[in-house]
Amino acid sequence: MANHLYDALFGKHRGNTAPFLILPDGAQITYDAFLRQAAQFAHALGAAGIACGDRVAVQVDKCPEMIALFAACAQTGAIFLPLNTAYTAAEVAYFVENSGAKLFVCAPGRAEELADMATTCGARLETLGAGQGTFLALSDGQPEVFDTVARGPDDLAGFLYTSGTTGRSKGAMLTQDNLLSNARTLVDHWQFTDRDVLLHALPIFHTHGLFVATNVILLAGASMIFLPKLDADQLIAWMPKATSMMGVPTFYTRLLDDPRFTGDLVAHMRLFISGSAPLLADTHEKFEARTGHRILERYGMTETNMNTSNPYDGERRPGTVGFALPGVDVKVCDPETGATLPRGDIGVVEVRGPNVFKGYWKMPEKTAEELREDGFFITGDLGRFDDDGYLIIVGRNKDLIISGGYNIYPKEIELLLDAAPGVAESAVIGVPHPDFGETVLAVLVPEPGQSPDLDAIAADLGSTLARFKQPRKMVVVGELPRNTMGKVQKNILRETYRDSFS
Ligand code: MLC
Ligand code: AMP
Repeated sequence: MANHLYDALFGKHRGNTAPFLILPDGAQITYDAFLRQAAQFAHALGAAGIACGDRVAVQVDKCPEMIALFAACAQTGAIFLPLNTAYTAAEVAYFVENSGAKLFVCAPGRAEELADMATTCGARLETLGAGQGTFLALSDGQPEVFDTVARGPDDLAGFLYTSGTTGRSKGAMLTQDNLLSNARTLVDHWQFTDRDVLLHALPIFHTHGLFVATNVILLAGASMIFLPKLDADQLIAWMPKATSMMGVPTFYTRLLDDPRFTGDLVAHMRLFISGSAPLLADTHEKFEARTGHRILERYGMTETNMNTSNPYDGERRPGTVGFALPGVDVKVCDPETGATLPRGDIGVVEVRGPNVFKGYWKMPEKTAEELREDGFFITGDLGRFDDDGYLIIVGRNKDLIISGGYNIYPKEIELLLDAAPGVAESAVIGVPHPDFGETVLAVLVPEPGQSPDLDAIAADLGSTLARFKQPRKMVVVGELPRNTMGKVQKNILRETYRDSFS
């Protein structure tokens, strides 16, 4: 039966003996072997009581099996909901509960810690890792073919949770066509073919590593060198076998910090792509000076997949994210009225196209606030077009920190800090960081006569918040700067503490 996403990304590769994944030990997984396992996983989903439309929450370390589970969800019509492996049990509980996931698949090493949470949320618990886990055991001996469930372009394929300014995460509902249309555009725009070998060291629980990198490779029938995480030694060792790489800016700054990363090492490479956070023009220029390659920067987000890209052929302009991708409308608007601004003016970036999500799960009011009736999504990013129409992201209209490509919403941390013993109030800001681009700094105001125990507060946050969200520094002040309306002036704090990590 026809299944819009599965057929295009996966089904067509049946019998294809070309490598899909190249593992760190050099072993290869062919497309055909991968699909046989994915079909077994589709049967295992049925055996676990999962039907079309059910949510499957997955917090699994990066491994081929996790992509096979994504394929199995597409084939059965289940909704794939990947979760950052850094999330604590408290954070995961919210996602499982909010999504109503019927199945929660976690890493074998965390089953004991997460079992009660799954039971409380009414989700069945299975485990999965490279070559291990109860879900793998459930799939063992299942048929290697599966009758694909019919699904159309508008059917939901994935949920990705994105934090919000109120501190509550929202489940972005992505359809089969949101994912497929964008992957098609990117393959075409970035000229991926089955001869490409992508160096893949990104996590696969976010848009970048999964819906951009992996889907592009699947659609093109190309291969990926599938590395567990960013490790400069591994990147440098595998670079000679690759044609292309996608990374967040930290990938590029770390490579540039390594004297083994030379022009000779990458002379054969076809393409370097950066996104998820601003790539400093300085990094772009240093990279070109070292290698002769101009990094192609593009701009996207969880709710929209990719919106703009610098050109493949033509000038890749540092400090810009290029032009709207084919089929995507991008405009810069007045934040108050929504009116389109004249070229050159700074305003909120709005985007529309087949890539834009269907709304936030069970949050119609949030959806209505951000997704206009005419289909434009209000990104919350501030931008302007330059004289030649290149889009420049100049800042954010939303209170958001991006650290090493991970989004962190200050509100979530402030709520915890405000409730800490001895703390009257807090403000959490992003400050420049040489490795992560930005990092988290917390400014605390004590209750009168109190001096908060910063070590105890840090320890408490450690048990609740993923490590990447935890403040790298906390400072205590007498009061927070406020404007005449009483609003905390975070711009002043950002200025005061901007050199904290330089
Ligand atoms: C890890 N740590 C971080 C961090 N990543 N802290 C802040 N920000 C981060 N991004 C912490 C760890 O908990 C640890 O803390 C210490 O830093 C070192 O950990 P590590 O595991 O060695 O870090 P490393 O593997 O080097 O990871 C850094 C990174 C990684 C930047 C390579 O975070 C990464 O791969 N980021 C990519 C994120 C991504 O894919 N974003 C796309 C979102 S989609 P300690 O104290 O215990 O040592 C999107 C849309 C779009 O944005 O447009 O693409
Ligand atoms: P996420 O919600 O994790 O998908 O993050 C999306 C956000 O990342 C966007 O709203 C932007 O603020 C930011 N972003 C993505 N790509 C770029 C880029 N190339 N330059 C600047 N910011 C970016």
